[in-house]
Amino acid sequence: MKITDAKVFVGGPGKNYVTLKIMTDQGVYGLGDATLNNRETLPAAYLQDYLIPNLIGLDPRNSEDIWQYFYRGAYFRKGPIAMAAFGAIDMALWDIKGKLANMPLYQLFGGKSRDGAMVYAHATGADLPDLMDSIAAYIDEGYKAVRVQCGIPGMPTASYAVPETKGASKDYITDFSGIIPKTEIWDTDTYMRYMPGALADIRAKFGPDLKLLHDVHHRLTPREAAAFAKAVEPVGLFWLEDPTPAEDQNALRMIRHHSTTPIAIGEVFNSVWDCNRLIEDELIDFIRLAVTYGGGITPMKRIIELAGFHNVRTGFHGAPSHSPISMAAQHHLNAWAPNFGIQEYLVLGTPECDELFPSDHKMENGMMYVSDAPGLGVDFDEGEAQRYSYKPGSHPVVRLQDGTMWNY
Ligand code: CS2
Ligand code: MG
Repeated sequence: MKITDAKVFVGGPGKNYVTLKIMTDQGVYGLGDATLNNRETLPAAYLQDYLIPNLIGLDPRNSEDIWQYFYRGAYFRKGPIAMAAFGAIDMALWDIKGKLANMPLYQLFGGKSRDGAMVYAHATGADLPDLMDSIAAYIDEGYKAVRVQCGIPGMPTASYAVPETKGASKDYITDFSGIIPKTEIWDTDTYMRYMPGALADIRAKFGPDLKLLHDVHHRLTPREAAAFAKAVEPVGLFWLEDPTPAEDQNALRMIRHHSTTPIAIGEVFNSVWDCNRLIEDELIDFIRLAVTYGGGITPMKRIIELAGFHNVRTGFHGAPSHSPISMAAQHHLNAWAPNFGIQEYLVLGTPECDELFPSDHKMENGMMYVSDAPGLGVDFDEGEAQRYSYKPGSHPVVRLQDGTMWNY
């Protein structure tokens, strides 16, 4: 069996999805996703200029060797651009494998460990009452878990993922007004003084059963993060996400030493070497790498299995920038993984998105039910794709009040 061709498509309804389609001499094709949020043209170029010419003629069933060929052959290791390009190829080859076996991918991983996989959405508000309304709306839709972010009184500008005014929305993932990012101003003391109390009010209002997640979005130092995690222990969060930048994996020891609040980290990572210490020393409770910029299903399965030896559960990234293709790959991993935790799910099916990516993965009452179609269980309408093209966009950057560059 041989790969005969491959095509890359950039674009989508309100998004710059990077979709790879690999064709074979047996007519079976595979789909992969290389969407790297706000840098989409880069993995697309890597695929078109370097990887696709090397794919032609290879046997698509040899997905492991092809992954090793590209990873080791690149010489320069890791990085989100390369791993997103490798990830798209890997997803497409697994899709082909599933279609050849006439099995949904979760069957090839080891079958189902659960029927439904719990998901969470993003509740947000310009102020706490606004956020409370947003949480109530998600509960009415049947969600068992919500991420909660709200405006902070006294903060110089709106905070991460929070609209400027009540009821407004915010393009915190990609603002298509241009490639030059807007600047937000952050003040840690204002946040530290307000947010623990706001989270306690949310818990008091909605009771003990609702799973509450909060994303600090890399904004605190390890010491501040330890103090914050300790202060919110009584809230009983499902997880506190990205409390501090984790390039320094050892910094997480400070948080672990001072608090039992569950910690989730990993969405900005792209390799097991970014998180092996966090997992092996059990410095986190959930690993968040995404299958796209984590290099695909092949490396992600290894990371899931490493995490399983160390009481670390999965909590894959699933922001609005994620393609239905990479989400489909994660739905199959979530159905199989014995150490599944939760799935972030914001690919809310707009009619245009469903037209472009037909699929029968189903989200109901806050639970995702994986497709039983062979392979990934998602398709791609090339005709529909002609309606879309790349649009430059960016998310904000963050500075402190004195102008110091900080973490978005
Ligand atoms: C966020 C992301 O979903 C999350 O947990 O951290 O949406 C993040 O803000 C975006 O991916 C940034 O591009
Ligand atoms: Mg996050």
